Amino acid sequence: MRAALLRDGSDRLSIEDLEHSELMAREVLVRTAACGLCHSDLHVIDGTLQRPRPHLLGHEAAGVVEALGTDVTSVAMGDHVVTCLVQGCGSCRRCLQGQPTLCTDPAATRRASALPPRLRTLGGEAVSVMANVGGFTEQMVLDERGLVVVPDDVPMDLAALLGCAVVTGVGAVFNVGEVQAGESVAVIGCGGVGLNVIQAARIAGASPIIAVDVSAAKLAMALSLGATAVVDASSTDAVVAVRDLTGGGVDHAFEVIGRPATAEQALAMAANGCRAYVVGVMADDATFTVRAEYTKRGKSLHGVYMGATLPHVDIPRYVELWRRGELDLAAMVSRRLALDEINDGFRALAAGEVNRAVVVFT
Ligand code: PAD
Ligand code: ZN
Repeated sequence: MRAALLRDGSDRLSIEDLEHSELMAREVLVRTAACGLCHSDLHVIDGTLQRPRPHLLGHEAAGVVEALGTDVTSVAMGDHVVTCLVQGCGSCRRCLQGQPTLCTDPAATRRASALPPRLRTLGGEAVSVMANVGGFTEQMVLDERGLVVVPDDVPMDLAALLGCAVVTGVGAVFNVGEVQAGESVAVIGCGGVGLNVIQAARIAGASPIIAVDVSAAKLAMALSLGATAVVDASSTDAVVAVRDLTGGGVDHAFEVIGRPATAEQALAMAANGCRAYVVGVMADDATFTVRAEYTKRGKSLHGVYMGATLPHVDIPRYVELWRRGELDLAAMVSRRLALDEINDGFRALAAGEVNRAVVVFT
């Protein structure tokens, strides 16, 4: 089974053969159809996020169920499935409160270290997998709790996006921001995730929706997906521009890049009594400054992990929004790649050339 592996000392993925160990009782073998390239994968490649290597990236995948462990009941052979980054244990306090993104035992759906690793190279090295998914390979093994069945008519390259970019971006607006019609929104960073924040803000009826990016192409795409105004942060002070456009700040300011400086901008753009959200991922020890003045002004800062999604509830809703033409998934895919073109896909993502690039398996 071919896979793109990240090895020690390299920032390029190498195409190698891997083998799975036998399925455990609740595991499912999925034939991968498509897997999107996300900036979180790039964070692992560039070392912002540290993961044991050799590492199999890819956490935004869709495929077809090909084999079932003995105790699997929630999916059937031939089902089309989307992978979930969120795989709560189902029994900790957070999971029972309906917040699996905050599960305190996320290892419950992973193989314990004493068990045979899920994946090995042909030379016998254990391979770790991104976010318990590992989608840049022809076949994936996942716990059944990490799969959501989708209707067969959703094209697989679009379905893959539901696994990360869509649940993260749309969930930030619906589940965390609870954005209401007529409220103002700013989105800093209009890539794969940020464009979904913009789409969700449009669906929620927000106005204005101000898109901030340094790329003219991204700003044009933001306008076509629902932004009502744009700010080019390469030539303008984005905070001043957003505050001017809104008479003092927005109701909701989303940071969707993963940089301390833009997180500070989001807080500065929020109006008095309003909220900034950090959706972008930074290194765990990164720091940024919160001006004490903001506490007097009643501003708040919200961390958003995976759009606080309940994948089995949200993904079917997002499929329905897509079916009604409200959520545009096709426009999100700017490039389709074969597995052995993956390094060029990551180059294009780092250069800001794509909304999403997706590896498509034949
Ligand atoms: P992307 O590379 O597709 O988009 C980033 C965008 O930011 C691009 O359009 C850039 O042009 C733009 N940009 C860069 N610098 C600036 C700047 N100074 N001012 C304004 N715009 C700028 O990335 P993505 O959408 O795949 O991911 C975005 C972040 O979200 C990234 O940090 C990723 O790790 C994170 C993420 N978080 C979660 C989560 O659960 N919190 C899930 C998925 C992705
Ligand atoms: Zn992602």
